[in-house]
Amino acid sequence: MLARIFIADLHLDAVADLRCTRFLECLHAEAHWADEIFILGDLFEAWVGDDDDAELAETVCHGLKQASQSAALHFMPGNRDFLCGEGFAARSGAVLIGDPFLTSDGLVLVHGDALCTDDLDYQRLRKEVRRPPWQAELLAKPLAERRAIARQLRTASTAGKADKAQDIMDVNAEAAAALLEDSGAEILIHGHTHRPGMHHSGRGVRYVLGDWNRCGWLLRQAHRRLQLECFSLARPYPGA
Ligand SMILES: [Mn+2]
Repeated sequence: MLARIFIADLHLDAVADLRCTRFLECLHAEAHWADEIFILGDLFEAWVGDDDDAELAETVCHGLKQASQSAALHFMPGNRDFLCGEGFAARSGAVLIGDPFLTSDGLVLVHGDALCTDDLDYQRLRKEVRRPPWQAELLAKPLAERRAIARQLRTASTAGKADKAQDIMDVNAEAAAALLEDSGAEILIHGHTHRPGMHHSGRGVRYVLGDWNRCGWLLRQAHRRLQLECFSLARPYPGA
């Protein structure tokens, strides 16, 4: 029986934050239960490079590395942590996976931002920051400067979202259906939109992971059964 956990959008930004504590507890508990753990992007609020020596990067990578001894960890970078590369993989024990990623049993996984095709401004930005020369130029800057840039980008992103209609920041239904069709899958799993739920479409089922805010979210797979779960961040993680 295949046991898996899927999570996304934790947006970790400080070790002192409750989300970080609960994530490490969750990871510890679920790594003993699951064969595989998939982190589908935006684990970090920002990732400024694999050489990041901040306490958050050290603590989270250490927790992941420990968990990787009990479960196979798979990490798909999101739009916040797209700079996570092979250095991060080595530090964390996670294997980097592409977006989209098709599992051996036919689930298609994405972060979700590429499916928000109605948001043309965002798609232009996404294309730009994914260009290798753009990334190389950024990574060549000193850590302190990269941290300052990450702060600026965050402020600009918050301001940009406030002006946008809610529906253009959601997944485009046709883009989701096309992805299922192209990958020959019946189940699509993603995060990014912070709108947890389960949607039936003609082609299959789309599970949307929630962001970790007041509660934490995960999708649990036991054999072919998938279950979306949430838990309070106010209390220690069950079984931790
Ligand atoms: Mn995202």
